[in-house]
Amino acid sequence: ISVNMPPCVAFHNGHFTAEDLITKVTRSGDLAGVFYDTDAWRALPPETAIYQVEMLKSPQGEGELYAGTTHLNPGRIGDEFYMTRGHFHQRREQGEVYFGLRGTGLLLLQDEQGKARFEQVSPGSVHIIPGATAHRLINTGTEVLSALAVWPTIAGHDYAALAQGFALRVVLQGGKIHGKEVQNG
Ligand code: M6P
Ligand code: ZN
Repeated sequence: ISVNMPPCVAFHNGHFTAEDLITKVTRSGDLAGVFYDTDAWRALPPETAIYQVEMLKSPQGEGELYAGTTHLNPGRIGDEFYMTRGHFHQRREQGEVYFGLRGTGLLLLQDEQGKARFEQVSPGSVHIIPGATAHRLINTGTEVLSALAVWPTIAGHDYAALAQGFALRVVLQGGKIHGKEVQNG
C-alpha cells in the first residue's frame, strides 16, 4: 500500500510538523481598545507578543476546513488576563471546534443577543462553537494556553460586530479569577 504522511500536531504543545505553515503573531499594539485598562495597555511595549496562531494551508471553498493552533501567552494587562481579540464568523451560520491542548483558561462564547457564557479550557477539552456565536480565548493560568481549532475556510472573521467588546471580562481580583459583567453605556 502507498500511504502519505499527513501533517502532525503535537498534543502536548499544539505545534505542527508540516512543510507549509502560516503563522501570525498578535502583539499588544495590535489590540487597541480590547483591554479595558487603557493606561496599563499603553504602559506595555506595543511589540509585546500576546498570542500566536499557526495553521495549515488549506484549499479554499465550500466544505473545506482550516486547522490551526492558537498559543496564548500567560499574563495580564492591568488586572485583566491576556486574551484573543475574538470574533463572530462573517458567515454567521458557520461553527467551529476548539480542543484544549496545553495550559488552562476560558473560552468566552457570546450570542448575537449579547448573552455570554464561559467554558473551562484544559488539556483534552472539546468545545463545539455553534453558528452565530462569537468566541474568545482567555489565559487564566501561568503557562501558555494552546488550543487547536478547526473551522470552515468560508467562515471568515467579523471583528467589527464586536467593536463594543464582549459582555464579560475576566480579571484577577484579590488573588482570584473573577468574571465581571460589563456595564453598557
Ligand atoms: C483560532 C481560530 C482562528 C482565529 C484565531 C485567533 O485559531 O478561531 O480563526 O483567527 O483563533 O483568534 P482571533 O482571530 O479572534 O484573533
Ligand atoms: Zn472562529
